[in-house]
Amino acid sequence: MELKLYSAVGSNSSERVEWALNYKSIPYQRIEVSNKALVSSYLHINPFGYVPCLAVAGHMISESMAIIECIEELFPQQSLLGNSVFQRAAAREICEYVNSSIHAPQNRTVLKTFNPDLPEQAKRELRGQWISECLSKLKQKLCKDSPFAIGEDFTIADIFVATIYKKALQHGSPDNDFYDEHLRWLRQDNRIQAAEPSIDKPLSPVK
Ligand SMILES: N[C@@H](CCC(=O)N[C@@H](CS)C(=O)NCC(=O)O)C(=O)O
Repeated sequence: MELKLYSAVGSNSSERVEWALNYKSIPYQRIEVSNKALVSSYLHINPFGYVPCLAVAGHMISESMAIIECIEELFPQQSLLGNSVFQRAAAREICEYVNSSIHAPQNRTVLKTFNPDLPEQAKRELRGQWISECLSKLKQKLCKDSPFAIGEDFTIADIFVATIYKKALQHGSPDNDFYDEHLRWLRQDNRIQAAEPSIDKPLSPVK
């Protein structure tokens, strides 16, 4: 089955899907979508104007969560969803919170609409601050049974949490010990680390 993933460097949502595909060792063609294409030619592929988007078996699927769930069903090996109905619910709960409540409001297009006059640097700070505030609430739900986000295995919850934390750092937010520890735990597993699309945060020494 041929897979084409429309993605963009620095796209948090695309990184989630790439990490899942890489972890499951599913071959795919990655197509980089430029900022210019996002608002022009690419709208024929995804009218939402967002990456990622997956072309598979004649279907065009957007929204990272929908894409990952589709990948899970097509390629159930190395499941990333959890081993029981409640683990799957917990994984989806974390991902939904990251996707809808943390990521969406700080999206560039949203800020441009609601706060068009804010200088670029102030926008970055605001985005980082928003993510950090939400991450401090999210922490209370994470790593209860093990150093993984939920349960005792690597799941999509780990992917969504680690990528949004890295986004906060890119926006200039300070390191957070809890999320550093989580990222370090993921990266000590060779398979998980090899699948991570961009390792833009060096491992800090264990404190
Ligand atoms: N809920 C969507 C969010 C997608 C999204 O926000 N994509 C960003 C990159 S991470 C994007 O394409 N932004 C384009 C823009 O802001 O113009 C998903 O999970 O796929």
